[in-house]
Amino acid sequence: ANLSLIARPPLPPDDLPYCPEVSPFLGGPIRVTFPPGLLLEDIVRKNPYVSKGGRYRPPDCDAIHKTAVIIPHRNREQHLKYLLYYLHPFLQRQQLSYGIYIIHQAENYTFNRAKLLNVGFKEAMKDEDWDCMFFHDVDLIPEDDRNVYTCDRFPKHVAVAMDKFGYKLPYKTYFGGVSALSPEQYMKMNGFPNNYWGWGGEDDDIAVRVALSGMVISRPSIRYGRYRMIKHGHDKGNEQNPKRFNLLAKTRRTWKQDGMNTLEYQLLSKELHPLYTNITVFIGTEK
Ligand code: UDH
Repeated sequence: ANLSLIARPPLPPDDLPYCPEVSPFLGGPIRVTFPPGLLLEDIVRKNPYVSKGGRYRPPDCDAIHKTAVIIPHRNREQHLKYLLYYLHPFLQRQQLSYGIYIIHQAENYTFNRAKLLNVGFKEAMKDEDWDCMFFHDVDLIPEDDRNVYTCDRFPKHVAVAMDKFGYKLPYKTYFGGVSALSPEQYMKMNGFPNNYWGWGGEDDDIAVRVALSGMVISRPSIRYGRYRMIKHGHDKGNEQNPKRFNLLAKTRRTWKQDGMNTLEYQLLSKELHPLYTNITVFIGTEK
């Protein structure tokens, strides 16, 4: 037998060396502006290594991290365009292997951000063995690429310094905007709640779940976790949820019975666009 074939140690995919611990391409602060007349085609042209479905791997090294970005969405096309414009180059400078998923809520019933994120988690994990999930509002643009989109030992709240809150946390347990969990962390807390319809409360519920499942919140440095929010008013179909305080008071009793283990939805389509994978889903209405 040809022993030289058998005895060789396994090689990494494509024979590439691993990417370094810290990417040499990081540039630090990013000047975020919103150029008028930006076209999706321009973004496609600027990101020639992004493949169908919004997927990317570094061309010259084997990425240590595989991150999926999950974006809940309905009727925010303009915000989405700006986010893609900044996020693709940002993630590439971090030398990540990544995919971007837009989870589009079908129909005009009340919006449900947390349930859409559960759907995103489930659908993205069918594609790939992601080691980190970034749950990302569509209107938040990161302002420093040293805010690396990888997971920590504990669930990470990432949007710690948003311009609209004066670049600091609005309150200590805030968990909104952008967060990052490994699949193990996500399943340990039974994912996110499915029963917050309308605006507010679901992010606080998630923070409570982190604690109830025996974990703590991890955060990046406030110098790096900076975000600019694209200004907007309240959306139609996402009115303040008057039940949010009652729901929050019950999380301790409900988190094990509501979450990934009770998630139900109808997948309407999954399309591979040049810059993202679009998942359109019917998630029902409030019971
Ligand atoms: N989202 C949509 N479409 C909607 C509602 C929400 O895509 O109709 C998504 C989107 O990713 C958004 C996220 O859900 O970033 C969170 O919703 P939000 O941006 O409405 O929440 P936020 O707390 O804003 O950022 C509250 C309204 C602020 C009005 C301020 C008026 N000055």
